[in-house]
Amino acid sequence: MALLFTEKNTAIRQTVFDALNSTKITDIHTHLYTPSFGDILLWGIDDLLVYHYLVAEAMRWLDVPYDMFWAMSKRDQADLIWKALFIDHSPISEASRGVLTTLQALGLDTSSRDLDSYRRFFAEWKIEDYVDRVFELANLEGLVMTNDPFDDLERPAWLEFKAVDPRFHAVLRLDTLLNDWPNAVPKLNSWGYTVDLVPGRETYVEIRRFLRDWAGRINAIYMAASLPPTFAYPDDSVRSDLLKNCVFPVAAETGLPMGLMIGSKRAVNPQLKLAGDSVGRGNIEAVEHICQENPNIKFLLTMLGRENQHEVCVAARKFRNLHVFGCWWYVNIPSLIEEITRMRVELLGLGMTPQHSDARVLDQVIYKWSHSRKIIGDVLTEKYTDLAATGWIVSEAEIRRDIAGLLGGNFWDFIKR
Ligand code: FIX
Ligand code: ZN
Repeated sequence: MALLFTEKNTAIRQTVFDALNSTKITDIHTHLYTPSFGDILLWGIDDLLVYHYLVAEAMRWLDVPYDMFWAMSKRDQADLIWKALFIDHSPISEASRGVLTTLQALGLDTSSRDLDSYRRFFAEWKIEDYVDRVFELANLEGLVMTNDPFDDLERPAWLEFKAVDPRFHAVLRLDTLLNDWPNAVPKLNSWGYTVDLVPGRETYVEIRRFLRDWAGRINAIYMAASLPPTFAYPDDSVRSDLLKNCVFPVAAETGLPMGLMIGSKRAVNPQLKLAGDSVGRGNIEAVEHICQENPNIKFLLTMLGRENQHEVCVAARKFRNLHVFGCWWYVNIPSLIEEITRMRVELLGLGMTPQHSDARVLDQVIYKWSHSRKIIGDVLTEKYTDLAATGWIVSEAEIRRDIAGLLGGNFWDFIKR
């Protein structure tokens, strides 16, 4: 009996991993940009090394003052990080291992530890070709960007109507609007949207116009915001007011889902810049209220706190307009991806999107997906094996169907529903 079970498990594992490795992925949340936007699309070894995950880790070993570190060139920062995290200590954290997985996939010799040879390799590539190579290695079909009209680096690119690579989908990101209203107001006014610091009817009309204009301009497939752990809804904040009177009406009218990313505590250590954000436990009650109040609007949800993951699954069981996705940022580490993916499969079956990369540097999609694919495969193997033990026969075609859903199909079905 034991042998039979093992044989089945091996066959199932093979089928699961064949399907995972051959299924093209839609990466539903990244911070990458279409190549025509130029330098704001980050790629190559120096950008990989100065990734904010690694900055935070390296700073724990370095005693260079923060200001001095930020005044250095990208290459000098990368040298420091390489020495602190790869040479002086073994690179076993998830983010540092990721750099090595990426280099290895690109055919580089990680045993050489020769940073300059890696730099020479990247210097040979033209970005247009490199994007194709990275898509091929990560097995990506498409990815979703994060596009904030308030971002001064990105905004001009949209206004110049640069051609967007059709594999790069846009998302209308609302962080500045919802989290930093006092700074959003003068900008909106300067762009011709007449808004007041204390929003009223006219401001609502203008914000709805702003949302429609930008959703149309960038051809957004959803709207989204990253929200603090204290995020509450409803409450007497401007944010709740704008959600209720502007964002939700535009979501209802356009059919665009609203992505809620809850739990990021910004600038806990401002001297670390992007690396200085932290995590806090969010309130699932806000999500429940939102879904209950807006059954005609679709919501995407990911939460940052490990403590929130169980209630996220339960909330998704209550509201079919809620689609759970990804293991975000601090929970995007193997031990927690495994825990969260298993929990989601057990509570939601296949009705979710288990992962996104959150890549900020193009090449990162290679390691993020390679690491996650392995864990998703292990969990699915276990679950299909349990299923086989009941006598239920799962065909290879059914496993392929299920995996195509997990790697993007479920997301697209939800978007188009
Ligand atoms: O808000 C977000 O989309 C976060 O993912 C980022 O702000 C964060 O800096 C990040 O890169 C996490 O992976
Ligand atoms: Zn992100």
